[in-house]
Amino acid sequence: MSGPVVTYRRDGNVGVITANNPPVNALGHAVREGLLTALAQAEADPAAEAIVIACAGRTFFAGADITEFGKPPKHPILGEVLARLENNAKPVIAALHGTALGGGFEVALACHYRVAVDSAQVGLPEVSLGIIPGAGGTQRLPRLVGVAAALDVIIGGNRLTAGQAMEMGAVDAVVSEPLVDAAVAFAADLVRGGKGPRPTRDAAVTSGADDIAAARQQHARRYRGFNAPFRAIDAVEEALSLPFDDGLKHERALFEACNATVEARALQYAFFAQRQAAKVKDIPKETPARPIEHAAVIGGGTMGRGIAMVFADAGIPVSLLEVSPDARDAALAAIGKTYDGMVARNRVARDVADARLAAIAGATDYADLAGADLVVEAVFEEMAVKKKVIATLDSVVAADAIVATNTSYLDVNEIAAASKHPERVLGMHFFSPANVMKLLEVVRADRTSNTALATVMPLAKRLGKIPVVSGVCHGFIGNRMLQVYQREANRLLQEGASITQIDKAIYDFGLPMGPFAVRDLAGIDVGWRMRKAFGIGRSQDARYSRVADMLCEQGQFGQKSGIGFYLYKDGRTATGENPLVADLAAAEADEVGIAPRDIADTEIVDRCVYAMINEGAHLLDEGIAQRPSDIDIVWLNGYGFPAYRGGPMFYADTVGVPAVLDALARFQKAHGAVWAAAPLLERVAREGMTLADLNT
Ligand code: 3H9
Repeated sequence: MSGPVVTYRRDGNVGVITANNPPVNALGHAVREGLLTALAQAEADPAAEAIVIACAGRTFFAGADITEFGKPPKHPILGEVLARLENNAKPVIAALHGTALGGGFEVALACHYRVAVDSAQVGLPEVSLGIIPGAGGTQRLPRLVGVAAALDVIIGGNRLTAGQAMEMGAVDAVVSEPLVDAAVAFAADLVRGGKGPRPTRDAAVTSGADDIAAARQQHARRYRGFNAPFRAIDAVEEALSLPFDDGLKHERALFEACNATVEARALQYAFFAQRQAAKVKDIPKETPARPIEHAAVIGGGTMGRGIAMVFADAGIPVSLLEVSPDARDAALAAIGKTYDGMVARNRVARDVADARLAAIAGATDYADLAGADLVVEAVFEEMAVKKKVIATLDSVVAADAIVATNTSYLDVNEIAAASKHPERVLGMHFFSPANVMKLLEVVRADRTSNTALATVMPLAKRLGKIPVVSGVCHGFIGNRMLQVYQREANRLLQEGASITQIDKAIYDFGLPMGPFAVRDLAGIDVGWRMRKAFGIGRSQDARYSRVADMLCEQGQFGQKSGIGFYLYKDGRTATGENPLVADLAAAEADEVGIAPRDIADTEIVDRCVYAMINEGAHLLDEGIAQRPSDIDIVWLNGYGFPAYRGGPMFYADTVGVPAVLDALARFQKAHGAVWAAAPLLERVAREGMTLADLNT
């Protein structure tokens, strides 16, 4: 980068400090130093009667530089810069655009006045990084907007629009572009009106003890297992009782303590891992993407409907093809109902929902898809059906249109081979409900072109999804690991643990539900049908558990049939175990010659999680996953792996790969060859590396 990161100039009687640190003006050391130098210039400039702080590029400061968090702090720390701003003898005005987040919003809060363009957003997302605002956010925001609203921003992670921020009192004016001119005019007006500095620290926090208690209670469930959100509440509570400077000191101490936790390392790792996952290692950066202006979805079942909504929600018109007018109308009606539900829950405004629904055109004729730039098939999960659809598209859409299959398990190479243009075919494996779940596995078949991938990866971001590339294998990254996790849960059941014990151990480890409760929720029959179709059973695994299959044979599919592994009332509340499960498991144990025993919760967790880690390492060995962190992104965003543990591969590093290998060896001795360690784990241990070392 050329030129200084912070500059000073004067416009009339207003000094203007501009930071320029692409891409997001993170407040790294050079910026903090530059701000102090520029402030000194502004203070010393006799013609400057007020000071504007602005940023060049796409955004006001988007926060502290997260890459610095693992390193010792370097002075000046942000708090020192902000004290100099707040205590300035000249009025200081922040000019906000883009996303003023974290330390960026804290800069603004330490200024005496704030103006913002309409499109600007502000927020304090620190808890999502395992830390708390560390430069006064917990002390200044409650002083400006009150405790309840401040807690919403700090704990709820809500970003405020400029208008909302103004309504709350965090922004003084919403101004028109050009922003800096408007900020200078605002500053000149202040001077003309004889208005001087207005330090936020001088405002009183009036009340809020009830809001503090309510926040602790309200967030207990959402943040089960997390530390930072509760330390942030502690810090806000101190704003009520402590003098400002003491409050700041306590906040800084809490910030540092939080930043030293595994939770902080895990969440900050995941921040960069998510961005890394969007990059395909061997595709040149300059590979052009194909423009996508119109999409089509084939199949109006649950997945197809959700996928059509994903495009509509992102403002991309989409055609939804069904086999008959009745099926088409039923799909559109179901989508309409989903939008109605979202309106009722205040998730979306009525007019926005209507516009989204209008962006989905029902169709019954392939010819209606002719103009689609991208087609996603979401038809029945059967190879012959999928191949027919893919082959039909050859004569329907342009030769360079992208064709995606939403298969969860089928061989994408075989599906692609049904097309005359296999290079344009890839997998887009959405997770259910497709319009809600963030994860998108992008399945790269052997002949998928660079253009197809270079189109779909950025498209995924436009769709609000988190894309991860997977090679072709049964189940891709996520479901292949899920299978070994479920295998271990089944084996533990055979060996004498109850489903209640297994589910609780996994829940206590941090997943939102245990493996059996999840299967009841999703429908046990889904896996049953898949296993039948693929002929999966005792022939591959002498200890294959037939318990789920036997439940399905009796029509016990889980929540939807009121009985599965558990019994349910009202369709979703479990009232206890289905007694049949323990009986079937005991009979099966007998059959395979296993004597029941007491099993510790730690063994349950280790076996379920280490099985996943080992499978993840196999996926890396086979080149199915690009990097360990991609696997973590899949598990964090598709399967509810606890974010404060960073994902299974990050977790392996926190346990230590040699310790994981020791456990694998023990399990192999006790339970057989499925526990043979992946060569990659052995190499990592032998070479004294961590799995994280493989990410770069
Ligand atoms: C904090 O402020 C603590 C304070 O209380 C102070 C305590 C003392 N640092 O996301 P994008 C990189 S905590 C370093 O693709 P977008 C990112 O890795 C911080 N790097 O763009 C990527 O790099 P690459 C609170 C950062 O337009 C590139 O910039 N703030 C940072 O989709 C582009 O990012 C936050 O948590 C950073 N802070 O979204 C905000 N931010 O090109 C974090 C980004 O090599 N940032 N990078 O892959 C964001 O939420 C989004 O980046 C943002 C832009 C919305 C700003």
